[in-house]
Amino acid sequence: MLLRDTPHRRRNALTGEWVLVSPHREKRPWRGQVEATPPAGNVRYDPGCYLCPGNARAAGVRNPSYASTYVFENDFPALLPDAAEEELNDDGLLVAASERGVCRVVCFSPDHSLTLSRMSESAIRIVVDTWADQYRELMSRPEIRCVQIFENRGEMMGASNPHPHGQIWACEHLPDEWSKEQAAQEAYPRGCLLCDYLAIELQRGERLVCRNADWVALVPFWAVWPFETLVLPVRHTTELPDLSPGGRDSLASLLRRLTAGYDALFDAPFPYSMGFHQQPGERTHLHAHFYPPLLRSATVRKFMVGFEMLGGPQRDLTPENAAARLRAVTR
Ligand code: H2U
Ligand code: ZN
Repeated sequence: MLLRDTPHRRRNALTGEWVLVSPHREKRPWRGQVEATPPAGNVRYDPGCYLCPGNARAAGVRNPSYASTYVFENDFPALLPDAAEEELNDDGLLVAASERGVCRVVCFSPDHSLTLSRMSESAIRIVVDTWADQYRELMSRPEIRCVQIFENRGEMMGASNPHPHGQIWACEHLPDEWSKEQAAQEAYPRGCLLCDYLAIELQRGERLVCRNADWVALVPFWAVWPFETLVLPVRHTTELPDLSPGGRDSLASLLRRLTAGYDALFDAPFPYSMGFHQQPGERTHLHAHFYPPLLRSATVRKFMVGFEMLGGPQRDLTPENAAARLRAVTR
């Protein structure tokens, strides 16, 4: 590949942003550091956990004795459905507007000890169905334009509790990451940007991590985080509810394989933030991003500091090498 050993910039076709890649710094041999790793949990019910079935949550409401995936309204929501409509604009410099929305928590499983990587594919399929149903229901509300489904996994990513869970924030305006990606996909001159991008990746193969008949996980050409991945359906699909039963099974299977591969990489539960991007309309292609912070071991993370805070993101490990390492541990 061109630029294999040369410092270079890569453009993110989905956002228009650039990442600096410094492969020459990666030439030193990889020294897989051995460090203390957080153990995987084995407590299936924790009486002190506010997400376990039957327990009282922080604000006092008690969870039912749920037996599979369970959704509740966030007790400390960042957005409120009935926020008063207010606007501020002082000379175009102090600009603000009220934002309405809904925040929910999705307990993936009643079993406190599990993670997506250790759940069965049939149990993950129920999570996929729940995400699709929640998306459809929230998008049907007139004030909602965007439904962000996401998971923060691991203390390093700020997850407040090891119980397997994710969140859903539905809001009135498109957040910046959504606007950038939507603008790029709508400005793309030939059909679907991600369909064309995926065709190139399937042909080159060097950034693929795993795939099945319906879904692919790859390290994007423009990845910023060391082991960042993009998960997307092979056939053009715009929203989760549009997936066929088989497409949902395939997504559940791919998510299990990918997250188990992540755990295998450093032989420890792998932290990440992941979430879906989807919009009604023909031009945008459903996908999920996984942003894991780890760099060299279960305890050495990448810091986005210095040049990255003030200039832009930079990486040493090339996306091609990251994909090869993930491929080697993903079954
Ligand atoms: P995170 O682990 O990703 O922070 O998600 C946990 C969410 O659960 C968080 O948004 C909510 C927090 O507000 N929560 C409740 O709604 N009820 C509780 O009893 C504790 C936490
Ligand atoms: Zn629990």
